[in-house]
Amino acid sequence: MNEEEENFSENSKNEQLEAFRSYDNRDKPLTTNQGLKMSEDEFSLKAGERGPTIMDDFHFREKMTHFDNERIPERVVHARGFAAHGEFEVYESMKPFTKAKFLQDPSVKTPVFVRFSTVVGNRGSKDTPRDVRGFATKFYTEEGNYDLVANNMPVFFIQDAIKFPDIVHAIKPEPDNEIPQATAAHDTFWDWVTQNQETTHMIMWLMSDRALPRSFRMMEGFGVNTFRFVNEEGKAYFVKFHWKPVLGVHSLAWEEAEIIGGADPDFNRRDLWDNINMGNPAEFELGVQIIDEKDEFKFDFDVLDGTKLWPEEEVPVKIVGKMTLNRNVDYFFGETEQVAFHPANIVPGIDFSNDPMLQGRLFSYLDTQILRFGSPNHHELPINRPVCPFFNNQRDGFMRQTINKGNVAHHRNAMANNSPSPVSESEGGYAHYQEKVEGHKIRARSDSFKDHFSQAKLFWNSMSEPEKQHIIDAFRFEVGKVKSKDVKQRVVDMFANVDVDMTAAFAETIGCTPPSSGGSTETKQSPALSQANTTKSAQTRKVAIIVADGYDGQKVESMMDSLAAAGVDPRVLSDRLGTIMGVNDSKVEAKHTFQTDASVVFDAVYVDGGKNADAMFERGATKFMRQAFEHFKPIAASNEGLQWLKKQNLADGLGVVQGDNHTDFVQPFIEAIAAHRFWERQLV
Ligand code: HDE
Repeated sequence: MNEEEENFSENSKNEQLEAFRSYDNRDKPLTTNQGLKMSEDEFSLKAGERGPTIMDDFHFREKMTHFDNERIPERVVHARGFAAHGEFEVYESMKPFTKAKFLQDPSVKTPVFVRFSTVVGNRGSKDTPRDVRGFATKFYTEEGNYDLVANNMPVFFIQDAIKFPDIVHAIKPEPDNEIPQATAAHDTFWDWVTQNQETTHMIMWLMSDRALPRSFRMMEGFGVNTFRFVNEEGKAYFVKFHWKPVLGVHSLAWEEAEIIGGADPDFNRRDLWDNINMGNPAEFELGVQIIDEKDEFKFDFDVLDGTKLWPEEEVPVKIVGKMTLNRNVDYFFGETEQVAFHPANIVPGIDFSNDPMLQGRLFSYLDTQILRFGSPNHHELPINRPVCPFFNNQRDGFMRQTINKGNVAHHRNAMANNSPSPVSESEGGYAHYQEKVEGHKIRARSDSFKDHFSQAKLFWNSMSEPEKQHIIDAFRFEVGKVKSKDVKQRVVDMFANVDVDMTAAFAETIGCTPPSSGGSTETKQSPALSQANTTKSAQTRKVAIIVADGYDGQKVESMMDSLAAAGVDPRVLSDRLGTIMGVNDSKVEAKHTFQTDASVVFDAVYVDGGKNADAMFERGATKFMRQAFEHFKPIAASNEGLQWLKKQNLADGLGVVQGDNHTDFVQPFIEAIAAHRFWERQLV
């Protein structure tokens, strides 16, 4: 057993799942679900070879009935998702702030299951729409399941959960014709936006590069709502949760995302699946922002307002642990589809705040699972079971699996010694934080929630020039798609409250009157919000190496070796699959062609060409490089490749590497790959 296998066998969730796994149907007789071996599976039972099928055919009926019922309702939001298993470990005890057991001991590895998702599209939609991404984590702790149900943006569209059905109805395809799929670029959404100005800040995030993650492995996660940490002494703190990706936060270019939607609709899931299979786990650090309860009113935002972030420069993110996703699922439906998250799944040491959005979530998730599974027993499904034992008097319901022995299912009882019985806090019993609450029953919102523009402006102020341009372009596209001139003008008037120059930059292109005055006076910036300041790394980046017969063996080999040594994933591409012959007897296997793979699914491209490359090859390679250039990607070229690049006048562009020897060619290319994109090309 190698070390990795040993860790897996120590993972209590994996051990538990093992009991439910069914291995390999190979060499087994085909049976019905009742275990009856069958002698035939291709012909239904008929009265005569050309006659009608008869009712005796229980095998046909069982097989067809099962098939007819193979679908469950998809999630009303976050329908399209992809998940992986892993582990979480805390770096140092969080005892001063919380008594949550999984945050105490650095030697404990807590199994986790994480499902990433898009929000708006159907299960079968694409991975790369402009959208928020879900980032839901189930920690299988020894005190029960703890679910951190997060998004890749730190704020949300609304302040009160009662508006959730409205925002979702507005952003989903329109109800008359179910068009458009997986996009906010339509009238009902923008109409809703202009009637609900609390959404301003979130729209800035949605128009930004954050809505187009390059990879699930390269995006942040945010718990959004404010929770509470409670320590052993009963002292409470407000807390916001963060996931920080070890590879940094990186995004696709908009046009690239659109083309990928056709070239590889599974782009993000494939990226996670392939990388885990290649031994590249997805790694995230857990961070917490903590505010002492006595400081609740010290800030210019309300800590209970889910449309506000806590600027990291004001409330630092304390990094407290690391999550490693290192194992793919065995069965998509059984794990990824059947996993059921719920923000109310918590453990002692974690509690809620009065954030009105969070309060509504505490109702909605359990409710929606009952539709999805048709049963309150979904906690019994293998993926949802806690790894610790659970006992209570709940019984029956659709698809109940547990055989509870005994005749007592009531509490209090004397017949079973009043068990199972609640235990005290000191024995691990959950007790709600005794916050003092008083007030009138009232349908209203505190004035402290009413500033909708300052943080939207803070976000705008914090963006680099290319990021600002991307936001303007996104408004041009999204609002440009709106048919109603009235709605479009209202969008312009609304966003003038954030920044007049930004709004003027898209107003005319969408046929509206630009604003002449207005704008938030907020001058603060938060550098942590800009992706320009994120971690840079070439690790796991996918690079196309384009070669034809007669390629420069030495150069290509040296490039590929160095890329692999830097953790890059080089993929050979040519005009045919199979062995490509270089000079000096060198050869490589091409696993991709101009037909099978588009430039958009790679992070960078290196073209050497080859002495035997014909005009058709040159056209293919040139198209590849041009597209990579237009999507701001690093390009390296040598020999024929360099000539082709020069013909296109691209050779001297920013992020384009050329040269003859290792030092002025390979290393700069690796650095260019780590830089991710050369967005400034757009501004030239
Ligand atoms: Fe959700 N959300 N949400 N949400 N949410 C659901 O629950 C809801 C919100 C998030 O991979 C649903 O099981 C309300 C914020 C993720 O299975 C549903 C409100 C955040 C996922 C629901 C919110 C999220 C969901 C649909 C208050 C980030 C996918 C299916 C306005 C912190 C989990 C389901 C998975 C899923 C309700 C807002 C994250 C309907 C009422 C804020 C990642 O219950």
